[in-house]
This record gives sequence, structure tokens and C-alpha cells, in this order.
Amino acid sequence: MALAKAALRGLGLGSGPRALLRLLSLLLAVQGDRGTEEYLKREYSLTKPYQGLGASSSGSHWELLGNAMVTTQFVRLTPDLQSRQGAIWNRIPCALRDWELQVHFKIHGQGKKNLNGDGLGIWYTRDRMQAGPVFGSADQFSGLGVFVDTYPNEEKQHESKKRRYSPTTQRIFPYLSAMVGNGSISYDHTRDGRPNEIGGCSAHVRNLNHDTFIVIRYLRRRLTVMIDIDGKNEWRDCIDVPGVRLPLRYYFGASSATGDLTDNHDIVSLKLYQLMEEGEHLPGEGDGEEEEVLTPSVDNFDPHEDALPEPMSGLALFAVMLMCLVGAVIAVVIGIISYQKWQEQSRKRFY
Ligand SMILES: *[C@@H]1O[C@H](CO)[C@@H](O)[C@H](O)[C@H]1NC(C)=O
Ligand SMILES: [Ca+2]
Repeated sequence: MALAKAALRGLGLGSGPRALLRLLSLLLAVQGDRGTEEYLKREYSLTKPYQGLGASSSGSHWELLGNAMVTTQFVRLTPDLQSRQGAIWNRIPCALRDWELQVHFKIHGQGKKNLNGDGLGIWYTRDRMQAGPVFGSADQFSGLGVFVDTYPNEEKQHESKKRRYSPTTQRIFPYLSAMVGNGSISYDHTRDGRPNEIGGCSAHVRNLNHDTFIVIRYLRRRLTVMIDIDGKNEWRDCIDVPGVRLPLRYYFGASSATGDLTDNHDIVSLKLYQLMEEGEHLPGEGDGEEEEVLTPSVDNFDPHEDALPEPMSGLALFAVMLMCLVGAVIAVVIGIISYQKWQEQSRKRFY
């Protein structure tokens, strides 16, 4: 309304019934500009009081995995304890083409800055209820993963080797990133997922007193991720990638894991909205059928394997040193033998 009023003032539409008519058309135009309507889909949403969840009966559209547990206020994927894994998965494959997932979450714990971990994964994947190493879920997944990574594995590894990042490549953690997996690509945990990241941003989400949200929007193959973590009720841009191809009938889920470092990883709600563009209500009309996507992919995406030179691994270093040692020994042996030969020769010459 404030926008419309401002626009009304700005355009000098005046007053009276005419103005009202103009205002009405303006409002319609504003809605037309946005062009999409949202419909909450309860079967893909998780909201308080989480009815039927956690009971042995399948009274909920959601299912818990591992150490995940439900309370009246949140679903705790992991407690603030070491080596825990938990997840929550929707049971129904989602056949919506365009959607938006609003994630209300909370990450908090005793650990000091950068001594907490490991973070959270939000999923839209072919497989569900598979525990694994990617924030508590299976690697080589097929589909979309959005990660809130609270521990800088690669930075810490470099720090311990007294190497420093240049400011342009260094990231501030916690860091939010997204990856599209086709079933055979791995998430590189030691590099915080850098090689296959399609976008990301810093997101200070730990130990906050206000609510924190992520919204993942998938509309016309454009993936947009925004965050609302400053307690100002504003979405801030984080990721915006066109040409993201995701198959239909995948599952929504959220997972988390702790290792040596810990945090509580809580999901307060997951709200899935179907997105409908204007005029889309009539099936069979418009721009016709799009080719069905079978394998997830991102147009024009190259993995950035060479973003940073890999430091030599311990094993490689050991091998190189061993070779040097063997070389030195051989050289010494050859040296001794030739010296003895030379001595023999000179003795022979002597006699
Ligand atoms: C997945 O992507 C990788 C890298 O682009 C490619 O080498 C591999 O063949 C793809 N796998 C499938 C199943 O499409
Ligand atoms: Ca990490």
C-alpha cells in the first residue's frame, strides 16, 4: 500500500473516483510486474505443532532420521554434542515446477567463534533418508543442496600450515552456498564445497536472539536464495543462478551433523509455496510443454577445481622425501664404489 500511495503521489494521479480507478489499475499493474502468486502447500510444509511427527506411526508427511528429535517449538537435527547426525525428510515427491521454500532455522551453541560446526543442509533430492558425510546426508546426491556451513575447514587447514588466503578469495564464515549434484559429483568437505559451488555468501547466523530465515526460490529454472538474518524482516540477496535444471518428483529435506565441533541445529518451520505466474492457471496453454529434466545440471557451469593450488598432501610429501633419500643413498653408494675402483686402479698403477 505504501508503495502504491507513493506511486500515486509520484504520478500525480489526483483524487476522486477517477483516481481510485487509476489506483486500481496501478495496483493490478504492480501485481502484474511481480507476476507470481504463492500458494502454501501443506503437504510439503513443516509447521508447529509438528503433529504426528516422531511417533512410530506415519501420521506426518515428515520423517525423522538419526539423532533428530521433535519438541513443541522446533525440530532439533543435532544437539550441541559431538558426532551427531540428524535429518528430517518429506515423504511425498514434489511434482511442482516452480516453488519457494522458506526455512526458519536456528543455529546456536556454546562454541566460540569458528569453534563450532558443522552446519546445515537443505535438500531437494532424488533420494531421501540417507545418512552420510554432507551435513549428515548422503554424498553424490542427485538434486539441489543449500548449505549453511559454520566451520571453515579449508581456511583452518591453510592456517595450520601458515599459509594465508589473499583477501579476494577468503570467505567469512558462516557461509551459505548451493550445489547441484547429478549423482556422481562429490561435495568436497575439506574445501567447504568450493569446487562445485554455484553461488554463495556470508551469513552470520549463530547465537542470534532474533529469528533467522533462508528462502530458496526456484522459478522458471532460475535459482534464487535470499536470507533474512538481521532481524529486520528484509530479504537480502545471496545466490541468483539461471539455467538450473532440476527434475520433478524429488524430495525436500533438511539435515545436519556435528563432529569434534558442535552446535544445536534447529528447524522451526519449512514452508513450501507453489509459485504460479499469471495466466498459468489454465493447463495446456501458454508456451507449451518443456522438455522434462532427468538429470540435474546447471547451464554453463564449470567446476572451479583450479581455484587454488592444492597444497601437497602428507602422503605425496612423504613419497617425494623418500625418493630424495633413496636418490641420495644411491649417489653415495655409487660414489663409494667408484672411489674404491679409483683407489684399486691407482694401487695397480703403483705396482
Ligand atoms: C555429472 O557431471 C560430471 C561433471 O560435469 C560428469 O563428468 C558426469 O558424467 C555427470 N554424470 C551424470 C550421471 O550425468
Ligand atoms: Ca565447512
